[in-house]
Amino acid sequence: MDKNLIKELANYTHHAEKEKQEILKITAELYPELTIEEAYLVQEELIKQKLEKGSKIIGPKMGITSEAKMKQMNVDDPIYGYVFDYMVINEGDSISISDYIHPKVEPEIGFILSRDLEGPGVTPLDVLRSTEYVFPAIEIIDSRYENFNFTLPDVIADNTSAAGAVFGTNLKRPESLELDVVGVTLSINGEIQALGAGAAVLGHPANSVARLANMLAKKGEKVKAGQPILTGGITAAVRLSPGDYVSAKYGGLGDISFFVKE
Ligand code: OOG
Ligand code: MG
Repeated sequence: MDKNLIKELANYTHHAEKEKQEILKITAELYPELTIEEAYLVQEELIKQKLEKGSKIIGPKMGITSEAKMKQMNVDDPIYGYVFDYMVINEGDSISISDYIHPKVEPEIGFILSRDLEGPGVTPLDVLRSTEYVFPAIEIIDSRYENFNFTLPDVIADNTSAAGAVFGTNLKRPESLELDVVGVTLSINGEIQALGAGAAVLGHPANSVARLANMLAKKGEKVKAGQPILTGGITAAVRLSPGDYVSAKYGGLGDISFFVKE
């Protein structure tokens, strides 16, 4: 793929994010033949541009790891992207809806590793043995594409819709919980909008981290110790509106919440 085209496509999604302006998906007109491999090259360029601007990577995120997400987004394979420092929201804080295009939230389970994991061949057991902590999280996704309408290559080239993350501070040792049966409810203004359990994420969230390690291995990269890793939305994502009080309640992992302002 031509270097200039990679740059052009990275500029396209990057600009939309910066200007909070929705765009037509890349595969609609700009470059219909975009493949998954090419999309990761575009994502790499996008990440490079963000790093050059002074933004810092906080950790990787997996996406499209549950049936609920596959159905909602009409795509069917796990993908990865990165959460940056400017996306992090503290528990109990407020976000401004005007900082986003059409934000949605989804409850996730996070991991922090005690040692790097390098694929290929990483198993969920390897992941659990290398996990220091697990924690509850809410991800804010904000596809830069009109109506969240995209194909897998499109969403990869858009850093998998990453826009915000609330990392819960209730860290637990992985052996203290059975993550597949950890339940979660996602509520807006006290009303449950979605619910699920850890098993929704590829059978067990540790599978998602293993998958990430094995995907990164194709680029000669690894999952690094100490970084928070998001394993993917357990439920379908829920649209936000000004005035919302968002809370996710997890069995054994506590609660996290934040507010949405104008
Ligand atoms: C893509 C991002 C998917 C997840 O957890 O499944 C994702 C999207 O749904 O816009 O973060
Ligand atoms: Mg997500």
